[in-house]
Amino acid sequence: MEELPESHPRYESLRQRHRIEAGVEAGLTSPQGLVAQGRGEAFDYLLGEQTTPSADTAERVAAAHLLDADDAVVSVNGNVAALVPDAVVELADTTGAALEVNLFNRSRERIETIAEHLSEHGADEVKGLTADARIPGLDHERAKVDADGIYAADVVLVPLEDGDRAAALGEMGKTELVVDLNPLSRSAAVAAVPIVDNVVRALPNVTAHARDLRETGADLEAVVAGFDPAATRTAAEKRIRQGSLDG
Ligand code: PTJ
Repeated sequence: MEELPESHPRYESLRQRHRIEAGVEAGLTSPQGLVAQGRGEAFDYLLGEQTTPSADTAERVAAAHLLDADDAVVSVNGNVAALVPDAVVELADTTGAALEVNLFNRSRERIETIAEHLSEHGADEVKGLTADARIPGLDHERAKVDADGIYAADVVLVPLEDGDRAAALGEMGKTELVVDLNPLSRSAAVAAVPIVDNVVRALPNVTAHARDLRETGADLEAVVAGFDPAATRTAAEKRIRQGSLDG
């Protein structure tokens, strides 16, 4: 990667791959994270590797939800920790959301490694180690959450989610904000706010919108009102189906 010039047309995409690879080596990311990244990369390619207007709108609405929440939590998995450790900490700082590590392929060691990594990137507090509550209706490891974290939250941002937990969190009545490059994924389908964008672009843009909403004193309820998650997914799907393969 060090030898790859920034002018290489696939530089950004290869940089992300390298981060995931390094994440696996560092014990942050599960080997399955490599597969997930590959799937995301294919969708991103077809989206033109840019934030579409509908994703930008969803990111602004997500920012409004985070600012308006009583208890917001940003869920962190191994891919997020490897790809965007600074951006996820900055988002939490800006919106007042808590950070909680929640893993599909759960191990105590990996949770601790990720929590330490986030602390090195400036996080004051990282939840997920207590795991003293369970998400009802889920029988795998991702059900384990902190009672004062995801379990109690009214708004949860879940980047790169698996569909089961997304549905279970929705059934708990939480407002779920999902970042997933696949607009057809079950997670995107159950989200109050599906953000069809690469997490490397989405998180900094949610933070930028949060700053702007706060500085301009925007009416947060008005920003959220009328948002149509199905229309957002349809817009992304249309964009992907029209995607060009010559990029
Ligand atoms: O760290 P763990 O143990 O919690 O495991 C995390 C992964 C991501 C491995 C796990 O949740 C998993 O297997 O996820 P899936 O079911 O492969 O789903 C990942 C989804 O995220 C897919 O729909 C991908 O298109 C999407 N995706 C992958 N990379 C990105 C992405 N979406 C946004 N930004 C990305 N960089």
